[in-house]
Amino acid sequence: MIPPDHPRYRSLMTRERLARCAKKGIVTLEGLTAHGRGEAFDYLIGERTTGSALLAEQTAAAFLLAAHQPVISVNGNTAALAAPEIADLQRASGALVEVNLFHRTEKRMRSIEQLLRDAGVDVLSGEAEQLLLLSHDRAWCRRNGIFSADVVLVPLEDGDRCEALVRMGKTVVVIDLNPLSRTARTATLTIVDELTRALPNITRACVDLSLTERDGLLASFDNNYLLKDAIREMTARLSHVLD
Ligand code: PTJ
Repeated sequence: MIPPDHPRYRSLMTRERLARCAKKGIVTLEGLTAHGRGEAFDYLIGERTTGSALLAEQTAAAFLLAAHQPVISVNGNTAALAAPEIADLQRASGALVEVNLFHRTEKRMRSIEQLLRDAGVDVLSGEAEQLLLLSHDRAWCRRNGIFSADVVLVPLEDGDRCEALVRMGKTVVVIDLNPLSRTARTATLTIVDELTRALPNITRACVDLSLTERDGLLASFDNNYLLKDAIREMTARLSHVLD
């Protein structure tokens, strides 16, 4: 019997939640495979928040707090895994929350927005337009949301849209357990941590950071260091796992 506070137990509960959400059409089959990839990388990093991931999470909070128009972009996996955590982060950061999907249907949009509202999120509504230079459905967003944001937090991003947002001059903060992905390497700031561990840490930092700490984090952040340190942590764990 696995104890409830063990990371393995949490990961089993998470799988069940995702499977339930997949049956309702909130998570896609592609989303389930993306989760499996995330689980593998989480195992490599030891299913814990590393020191450099925490630094990235504090820096993400600094970016959100310093932004003119911060937006949290939510897809199916993020809504299924962390709707209450998104609500908490929205309250602490003042960010807008917009649903943006790779596999976009009106039915999925409506059920994901409803799931978020049920968890207390104030979801951006209104007409979406094809505003991003992309050949797939993630091009659809709102003119007063992601399109005009200066800082976008995108958990579980795909590489194409990350590149498109960076090319538009936006600060793009991603949460991605795979430090080798195109998303992780293209983003302005990459948090290599599991979504449900990362979001509460960003929320806590939004509440706790002083103005001086915030400015210090923004002046000194180095994404290359954050990625290299995540890879170093994984390599060190692999090297000692059988000791
Ligand atoms: O809901 P939709 O239609 O917008 O589709 C969403 C998916 C997930 C299908 C879409 O965003 C996608 O294709 O994502 P990718 O390109 O597969 O990338 C997902 C990345 O997130 C991978 O690098 C995974 O390692 C990582 N990942 C998966 N689960 C987690 C995660 N990172 C942090 N926390 C997780 N729980």
